[in-house]
Amino acid sequence: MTLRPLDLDPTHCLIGGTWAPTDAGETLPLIDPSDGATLCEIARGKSTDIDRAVIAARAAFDGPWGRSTAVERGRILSKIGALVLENTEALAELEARDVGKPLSQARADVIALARYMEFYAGAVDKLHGQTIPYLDGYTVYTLREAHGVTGHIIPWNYPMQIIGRSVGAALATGNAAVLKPAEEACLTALAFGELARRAGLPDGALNVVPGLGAEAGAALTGHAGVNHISFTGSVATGRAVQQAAGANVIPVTLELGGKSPQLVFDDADIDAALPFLVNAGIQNAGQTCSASSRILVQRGVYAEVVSKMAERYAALCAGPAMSDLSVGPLVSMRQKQIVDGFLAKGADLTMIAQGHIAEDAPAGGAYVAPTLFEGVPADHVLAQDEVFGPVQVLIPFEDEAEALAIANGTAYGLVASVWSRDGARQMRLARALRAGQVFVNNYGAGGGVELPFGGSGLSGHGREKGFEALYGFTTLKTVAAYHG
Ligand code: TXE
Repeated sequence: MTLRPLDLDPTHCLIGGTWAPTDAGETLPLIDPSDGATLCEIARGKSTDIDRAVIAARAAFDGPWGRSTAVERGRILSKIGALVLENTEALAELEARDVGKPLSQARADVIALARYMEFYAGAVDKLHGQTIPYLDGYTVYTLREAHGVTGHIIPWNYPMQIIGRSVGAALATGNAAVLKPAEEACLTALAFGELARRAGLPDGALNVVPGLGAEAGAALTGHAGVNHISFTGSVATGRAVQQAAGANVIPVTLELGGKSPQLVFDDADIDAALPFLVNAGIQNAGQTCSASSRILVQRGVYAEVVSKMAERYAALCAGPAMSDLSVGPLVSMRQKQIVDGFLAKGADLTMIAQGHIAEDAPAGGAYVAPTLFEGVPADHVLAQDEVFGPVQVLIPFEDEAEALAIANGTAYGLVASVWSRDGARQMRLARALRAGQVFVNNYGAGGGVELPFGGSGLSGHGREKGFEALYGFTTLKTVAAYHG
């Protein structure tokens, strides 16, 4: 398979501005989750390929790229954004086939990737240090400087969006990046590498090496030549990444998913809330770090919310990505087994509604019917653990104090939302909820390229997206000049 219209060979990786096979020339099959067929072979990068990529990145950082101005980098990012938009349909189709994402959701991800480029292109020349009043005879100021070589380990659920928020901010601030996309979905990462090259990004400023987590991923996170790691993925792998980075004493940003709640109070506008309550759970078949998998509802409106959500679930249908239904397949049979395992643990719960799987959905596809449970105890495994599939639980509560206790009662802390017309309650809960983002009378705010994002607890640490990412991908130098 070539990556139309970019004409790329996915068995190659991008190192130092050149596409070539890996040292060992080995490949891995990439499976189309919509039907289980092999889509193509992809490069199986290993430690020697990662070595070459890190060396190429270091050379770029030590060269003109490392000395480029914010304006110059912004212009290149703008061009990348424009090329991304020009290739919207091709990128959307790649992402849809690779991830199993319904085509219109994949198209939205292309737009988000372009928006990240636009945002960081426009933001980076507004990033500046400070002057600090100090002793008589001194001038003190701070400089924001790139870390150097940044490693980016990204997952398969939103490759384009996560490349945008992480690689976009790293390049904007003058780092040279090595990107290791997920073995389940890496085609748009390769396409992005080529578009960046065509936009004039200097050789080595972005290197893309696909491969297995235990091979290319571990080689990158443990590499002594890397100065910063950005990781999005599972808690278990996040721990391993942090330990590997710890050996080299470098900073890491970890985004490890969540169990994000929406709190619906008696005074909420239920009909306004409904599309958010459901979509935040089933978008991308629930394989979203900020998926809202827990819906907490006050007793007075509980029955109404249960029946209205059940009605919406009954209309959901899972089918092939290119059919563009409400839900696609999961990314892989492995992910389907994880989700089926959770559903089996819900055998003791009241399942009130299920969507359908399209009759013409291929038997080899990784389909799971969207599933809604109600009356779920807050300590049940389905109310505590990240399922990462189209599964939501409804939990009733009596009052604000109980809602808050349940909402904060998991090990995660990524996103939360409050549905209520009471302004004081909105403000109280916005402060009290343990989450990196709190939404009031909405959820997700349209993608939110501009909005800092990240969590606490098992959701990880550090912030990406928005202006905040520019701080994360730079380090601060203080200069104290004595002039008398
Ligand atoms: O994740 P992994 P998996 C959660 C979700 C899902 C579970 C398992 O709950 O069910 O994780 O998914 C690379 N050193 N999330 O197994 O292993 C790997 O190649 C360095 C939530 O796919 O974390 C891939 O590029 N890298 C999440 C990336 O890590 C390693 C998104 C993610 O894979 C590595 C995805 C290693 N030792 C899954 N091992 C979110 N926060 O959105 C693997 N990798």
